[in-house]
Amino acid sequence: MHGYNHKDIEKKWQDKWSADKLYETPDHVEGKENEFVLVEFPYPSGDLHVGHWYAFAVSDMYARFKQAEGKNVMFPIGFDAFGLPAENAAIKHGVNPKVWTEKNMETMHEQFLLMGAMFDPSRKIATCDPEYYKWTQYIFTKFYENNLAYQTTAMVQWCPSCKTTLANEQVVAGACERCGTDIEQKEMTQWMFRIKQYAEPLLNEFDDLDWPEPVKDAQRAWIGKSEGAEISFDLIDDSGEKVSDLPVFTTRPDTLYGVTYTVLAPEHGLLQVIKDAIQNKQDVEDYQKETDRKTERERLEQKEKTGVRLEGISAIHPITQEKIPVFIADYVLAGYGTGAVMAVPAHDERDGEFAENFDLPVVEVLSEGDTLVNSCEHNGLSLDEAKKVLTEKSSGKMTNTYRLRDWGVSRQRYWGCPIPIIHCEECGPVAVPQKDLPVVLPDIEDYLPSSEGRSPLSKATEWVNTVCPNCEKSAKRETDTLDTFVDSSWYFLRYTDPKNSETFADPEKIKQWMPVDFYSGGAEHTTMHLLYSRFFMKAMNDCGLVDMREPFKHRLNRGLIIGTDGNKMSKSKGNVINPDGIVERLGADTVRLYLAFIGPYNEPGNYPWDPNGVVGVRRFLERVWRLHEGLQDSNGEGTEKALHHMVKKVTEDAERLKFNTAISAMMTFVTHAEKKGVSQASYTTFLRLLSIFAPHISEELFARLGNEMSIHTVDWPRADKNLLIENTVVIGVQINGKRRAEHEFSLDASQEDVENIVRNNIPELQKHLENLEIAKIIYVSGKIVNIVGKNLDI
Ligand code: ANZ
Ligand code: ZN
Repeated sequence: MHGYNHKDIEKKWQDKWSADKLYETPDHVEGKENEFVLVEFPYPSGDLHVGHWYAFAVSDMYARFKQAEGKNVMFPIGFDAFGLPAENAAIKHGVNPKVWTEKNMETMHEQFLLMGAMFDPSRKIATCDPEYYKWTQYIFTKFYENNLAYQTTAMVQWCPSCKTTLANEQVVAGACERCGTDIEQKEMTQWMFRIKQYAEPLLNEFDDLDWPEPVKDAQRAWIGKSEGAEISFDLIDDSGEKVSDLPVFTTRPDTLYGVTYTVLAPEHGLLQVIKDAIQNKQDVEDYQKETDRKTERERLEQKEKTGVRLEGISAIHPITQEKIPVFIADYVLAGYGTGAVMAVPAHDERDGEFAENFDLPVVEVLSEGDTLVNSCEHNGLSLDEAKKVLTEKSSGKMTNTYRLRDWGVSRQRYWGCPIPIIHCEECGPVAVPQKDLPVVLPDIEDYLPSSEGRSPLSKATEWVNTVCPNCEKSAKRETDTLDTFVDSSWYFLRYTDPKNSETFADPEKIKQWMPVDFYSGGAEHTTMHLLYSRFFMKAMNDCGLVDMREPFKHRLNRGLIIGTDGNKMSKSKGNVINPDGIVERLGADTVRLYLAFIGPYNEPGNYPWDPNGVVGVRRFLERVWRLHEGLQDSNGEGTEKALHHMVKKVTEDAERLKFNTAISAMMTFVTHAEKKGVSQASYTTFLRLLSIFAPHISEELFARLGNEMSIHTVDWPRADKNLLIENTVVIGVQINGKRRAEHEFSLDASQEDVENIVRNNIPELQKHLENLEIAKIIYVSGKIVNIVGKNLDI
């Protein structure tokens, strides 16, 4: 017999599984429940790193476990294939982004095969495939028809390095999520999705989902609900004539008597309406230009509060009818609330700083005890009462405001899904009808994005010029492409029916598979992909496209594998582990087992890659191998019991994704079996457990024991309860304080178990109990039993 050589077995079994179509999942199997196990699909960067292995190979163990337990498991893989890096590579190396992407997908596909995962080969998708993005476009047109997509001209987040606009979620601490460059504001015409309209459903509809609370909390914080009131101030000109209303959003209507001025965001639309009454127009314009140059972050963080008073305009306090000044100031943001505030310098820090700079009156309206003062007949009211009363009195209304803003989906980049809109001078923007989809991304020579924000597609004149689907006059295509997060907001639906050419997925198949049972992904997607996908399901539901509103039942945010130096692995730090080399040297099974062993998969954390640990795991597999060369006719002392303990532990741990402790249980068993001996039957049971972690070696050893079927189709073993009695103690049993017997109890025994045993199973006690009327049985766990009762003899 040969020793363990992974090179002889891994490729062999991968080919066999593939030839046998072992992992092709039917949509329905009689008597089995479907289980959809999903890992966020990768970007085709071209090289598979340890992070991919951690994501897919370890999730594969869960998928295999569910399958072993009798579920019909779908475990698909595809590529999130549009996006900036392909284009950047194209620009740098002069290759077509499509060619670059396809080549990378091929390489990565080969690398993924090395994992020995149960990926369903019949369900591969790539978002850059016209057969896929046809449906991305279709969904866009449905959103447009249902007024969930709209075009607007507004200040948006612009990355000067990527030369494209970004959604709010893609700006992290004031910088581009992709490249880290500081974001600028730019006025542009953009396509938006009305995600803001879904703020409440996004907050309310995930209570029952099995998601980590911190993930839910992060989404709640991102949506940022504020409860308050909208109160309107009249704006008048110098002659006392009303020129407009000024609605403000406040969380503190109770402080209304402390309002000493009002502020509009410098880019507030109302300024256009009242401009004739403004006497210092030049100052206003200069200040607006200054504001444009600042990032939102700068505006929020600057200590020094600046602004310009609008000469010729005053606001009327809605209760006191007093005239108060009106300012524009950049500490007020256009995109939040109504873009205007009632300023209460005594109780709002920002207003206080501003008032100090501009020498404005400060009126305290709250006493130490948080009741109203300086508020006329309302003095003495509590905050809560005051909120209600003063909102009513000022004819305001209770309302909510959200941080969440609509999702800007236009990207001025080439390698993305073309937005399926035709601009017609007569008809305006017209959605491309379904029969003309997909709008295929044309091949062009020059992918370079432009600093002016013109999409590279605008240079594809032939493609751009078309006719209006409505009136057939000549018209032009939209030249922006969609944010790649749009592509990934519905890809899980496509997995349920990847080849459908009639629709994005057959409703019947969606019903069979969705919602996703288990979704593993990175923490960075909490307020991007996870939020967008939830929005998509709700919006698609409202458009009548799906009949569900939440896509993912159970979410797992994975931990990170970090380099030996304790830093996050990155090329620039030179601490990246290349899994290919280790797989070549030690085998995929070793790498899989090591990654599962490194820490609890259900607890996000940083797990350092330890080269010694990898070697240790490899040695374990070598011991497993040697064990099969010395199998015995029957189990040695305690082996049967050890086996069942292991079965129980591995089953429970796999369910909870604690693969690390499951593996140590298997190690303990192997140590025992080496010492005491193990039978072929028990060894086979062990192999079945091992097979979800190390699918190749277990398949090989199973075959060597003479089995023809695949180990991956064998039923999952069950622990025999009778063999599970863990530890026992011998303790004394008393009757009315007098010791009458000794007995061996399981440490797990409950009060009820103990009562049963003492009443029925201890022979020496029987004669004493015959004449005893038992009042109670006191069991001090693991220490003593005392039966208390009345002796009927006496
Ligand atoms: C009066 C007031 C008195 C306020 C007071 C606060 C304290 P959150 O909780 O974050 O929702 N505000 C409203 N719209 C704004 C905008 N577009 N830009 C900047 N600030 C804005 O904050 C709500 C409060 O932030 C509102 O309540 C308003 O100031 C201000 F003692 O109104 B408040
Ligand atoms: Zn038209």
